[in-house]
Amino acid sequence: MGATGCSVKTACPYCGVGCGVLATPQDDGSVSIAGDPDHPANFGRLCSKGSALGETLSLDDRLLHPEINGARASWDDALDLAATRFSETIAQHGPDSVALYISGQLLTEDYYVANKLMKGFIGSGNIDTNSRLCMASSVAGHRRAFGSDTVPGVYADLEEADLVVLVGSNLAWCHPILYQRLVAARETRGTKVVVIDPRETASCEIADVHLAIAPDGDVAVFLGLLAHLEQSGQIDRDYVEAHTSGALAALDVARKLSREEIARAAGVDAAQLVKFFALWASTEKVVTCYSQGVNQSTSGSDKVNAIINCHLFTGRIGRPGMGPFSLTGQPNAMGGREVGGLANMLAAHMQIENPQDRARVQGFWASPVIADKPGLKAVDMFQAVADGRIKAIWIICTNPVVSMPDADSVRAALESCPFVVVSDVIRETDTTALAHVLLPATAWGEKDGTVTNSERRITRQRAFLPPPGQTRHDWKMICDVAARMGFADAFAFENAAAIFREHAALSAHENNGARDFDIGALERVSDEQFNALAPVQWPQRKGEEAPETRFFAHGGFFTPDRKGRFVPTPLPLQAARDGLTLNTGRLRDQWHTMTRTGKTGRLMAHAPEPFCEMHPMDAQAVGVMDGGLVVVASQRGEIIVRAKITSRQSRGSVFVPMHWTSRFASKARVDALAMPATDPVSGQPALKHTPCSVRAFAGAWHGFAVCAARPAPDCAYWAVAPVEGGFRLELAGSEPCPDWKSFAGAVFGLTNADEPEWVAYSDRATGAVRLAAFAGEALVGAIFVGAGAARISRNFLSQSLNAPHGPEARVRLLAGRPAQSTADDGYTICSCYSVASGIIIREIGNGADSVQAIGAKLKAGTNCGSCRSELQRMIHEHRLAEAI
Ligand SMILES: Nc1nc2c(c(=O)[nH]1)N[C@H]1C(S)=C(S)[C@@H](COP(=O)(O)OP(=O)(O)OC[C@H]3O[C@@H](n4cnc5c(=O)[nH]c(N)nc54)[C@H](O)[C@@H]3O)O[C@H]1N2
Ligand SMILES: Nc1nc2c(c(=O)[nH]1)N[C@H]1C(S)=C(S)[C@@H](COP(=O)(O)OP(=O)(O)OC[C@H]3O[C@@H](n4cnc5c(=O)[nH]c(N)nc54)[C@H](O)[C@@H]3O)O[C@H]1N2
Ligand code: SF4
Ligand SMILES: [Mo]
Repeated sequence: MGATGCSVKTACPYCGVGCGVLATPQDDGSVSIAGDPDHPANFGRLCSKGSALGETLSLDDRLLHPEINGARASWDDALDLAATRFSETIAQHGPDSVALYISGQLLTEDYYVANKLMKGFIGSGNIDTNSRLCMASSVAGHRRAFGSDTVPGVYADLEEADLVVLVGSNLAWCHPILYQRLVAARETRGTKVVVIDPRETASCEIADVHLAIAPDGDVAVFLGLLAHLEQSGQIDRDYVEAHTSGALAALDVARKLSREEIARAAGVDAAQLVKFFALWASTEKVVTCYSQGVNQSTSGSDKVNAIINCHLFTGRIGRPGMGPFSLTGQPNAMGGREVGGLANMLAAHMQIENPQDRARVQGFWASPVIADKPGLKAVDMFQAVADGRIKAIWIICTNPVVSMPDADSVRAALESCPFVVVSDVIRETDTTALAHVLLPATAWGEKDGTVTNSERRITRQRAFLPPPGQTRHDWKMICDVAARMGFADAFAFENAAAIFREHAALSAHENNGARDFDIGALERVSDEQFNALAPVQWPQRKGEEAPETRFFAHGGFFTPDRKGRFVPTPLPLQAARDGLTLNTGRLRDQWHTMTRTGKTGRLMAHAPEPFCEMHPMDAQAVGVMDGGLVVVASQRGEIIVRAKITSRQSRGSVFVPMHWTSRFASKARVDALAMPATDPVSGQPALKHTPCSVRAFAGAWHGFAVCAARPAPDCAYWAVAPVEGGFRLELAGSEPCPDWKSFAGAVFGLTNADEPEWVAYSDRATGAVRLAAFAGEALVGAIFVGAGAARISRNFLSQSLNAPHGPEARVRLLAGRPAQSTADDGYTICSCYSVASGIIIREIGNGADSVQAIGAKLKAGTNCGSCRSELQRMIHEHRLAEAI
């Protein structure tokens, strides 16, 4: 743990880039955060989320002690109950009647013991993870092609490539530091960039070509590319003959399709496709990066193999600047795969279907049993909870009531489940609300262990804060339950280092080069060496001094004949759709279900409300106005969000961020709409392609409020975001409100005992009402309602929460804006320096015509750089507007 003033080297807990962080606890209890200049993922840089980590460490919302049925309990009682109920359920109904649902945000050591308990001691495969929603199609694609779940390349490949293709990846927002490395390389070597995504994302700012394909048009694009590569003679015959099998069968599928058929299935015009094909064919150093636009699809595994086929065909794999590159999402998606955390894998990249692998793992663990078949994958697992086959489930470090498809059914399944244990760091989430037993986990900054990033680099996460309250490490509580279930010896780990040593030893056990994942060189690290462990890339085989960190340049695949396999990828059947397709994904400054990033007003200011982006013509067709509220509906459910009309969105599809939960909005959990359709090979749900419709929400009134305490609104639409000193919220009702004062009192969380001073203004003609409540000079809350949008400054009102309110300030407050200004500053673009869109637009209007010029004037974009692509876009849009 870090003494005050001493920096601790650790890893960022957000995305799979896996940046190194220097955390320095300060005298005043705060922690200063900086990028670790020595870390080979980020060399000192951090993005907006990483830079704001210090603001997410407060204990405000933390779960600090165990609970049973909502009442505080001792650790002994909670663990006894968990172990007893699991053991009894297994005794009565067999090992497959229980399940663990865990997370790519656990440390490798947490993950290792969870998998060991389920597969080796309970003897069931029923352990799956949110990586099923994230990486499963990549895992399946890798295993089909390589015989192992191997990412062949390294980050430096993006810098050494002459062409980088981003397929279904919004790198600028989701892997910002890797994006910045690419931008820097492009500035020096002129790297060409192609983005393949139905929407024009922030990553398109650096794209030479943007293929705005139809949803799921990817297989068509890469089939077309394979055919083009063959026709233009771009085959690496030596490589294909020596190191691969199955090329003909894959080519056969591609050859049968005409260019027109390809273009139609891809949803882009043939000329644009050919431009892309020619660029790819003529550039040897090409890296094809892919992420959720590829994985989260009913054709996800085929998309992955269609991409890999093109790289195998040209031998462009495992050499500097070349290869397919699966960008992992979570900080430890890779570590989870290494320990075999998915239901269809075994530890250390061994295969559950393989009897020798099973015997090897069982022997190594000296375990009484070993799961002999794959367990239920996430969607099937929650289905089994719903229909009563699974009777006890332990959810660790994930929020499935928000993040699983058909999320209302997941909620209902957990409501009906006889026994639910949840381990989390936050007290109130949509999932903790359904737990019989709640176990408080240590959070980032308190935890200790390792994570592996997208380029197979293992980095230590180190503690720099003491565990607060009664929190316990995830690995420790899993071992505690295992011990109580009768497996004390196999789970008697003293610390994370001891688990890591066992994990490393298993990776090398009877390996001899037969398996890709091998970190045997680390199996004997002492506790001190583990503490000091510098970031290290695998493989790290025993006795190898300088291991090669790329795979497959010279073949050596992990299939039985050591050859890489081409996989034929037929065009997916595309259902005819009259309506819209609901696409979902991420925002620059939010992390998943907002339990941590939602704590900081600075990050929330980039997008304080849930929204739906749609094309102007789609909006016009259903009478939706920009900035109005809309109902987005699917077969499964409905949400209410703000409409954002933009031609960056393709016709026929709409985009809603995945982040909002019941904590932050009345009705914006987008996965309540998502269908549970899955990829037949990987079991990964198609979270980006749900048929949906959109209609305007007919509100009787609309409003805005600020308040000091967490608000408790009761109306059809609300969305809340923290600001300094309290909260801001947008509101709308479907019914007229009979009594605004009691409504406002309820929003502000006032009780009968509170007697604030009220100041009111109302306008009969327009129906506008403005109310503010004060305790002395402090503002308790202010609300502005009316039939339409009020001309108020949201930023001014949010800042009012920190200001004293004498008589004059009260009048000004009810006016809703500062004396000199009429315009609102808009939403935050640069979250490091809190620079709002309105201010930037003004500066562009005054002649700032480059990102640098804006930076020089306003500082915006000069720190973490995450907003630079948005600044660039604003300059473009200004130029366009001027040209018209
Ligand atoms: N800011 C931020 N960063 C994150 C995260 C976060 O929550 N916030 N989460 C992390 C995690 S766990 C993950 S998995 C990654 C995800 O990183 P990304 O995959 O880059 O992010 P998404 O926004 O989910 O989706 C990427 C793109 O896929 C596109 N898409 C949709 N359908 C299709 C299709 O059929 N074909 C193609 N080619 N594209 C399509 C979407 O329009 C979207 O722009 O981000 C990681 N980084
Ligand atoms: N529609 C739609 N849905 C999606 C996606 C999408 O693109 N579109 N993406 C999918 C993907 S790729 C992913 S990865 C998932 C992510 O979805 P989730 O995993 O459900 O999202 P998180 O908010 O990251 O949930 C992590 C939970 O663990 C808690 N936590 C944080 N640290 C710790 C810890 O150290 N220990 C414990 N025990 N708990 C901790 C947090 O408070 C939070 O409640 O969402 C998936 N769902
Ligand atoms: S890119 Fe940002 S979120 Fe991802 S690891 Fe680095 S600092 Fe963290
Ligand atoms: Mo993910």
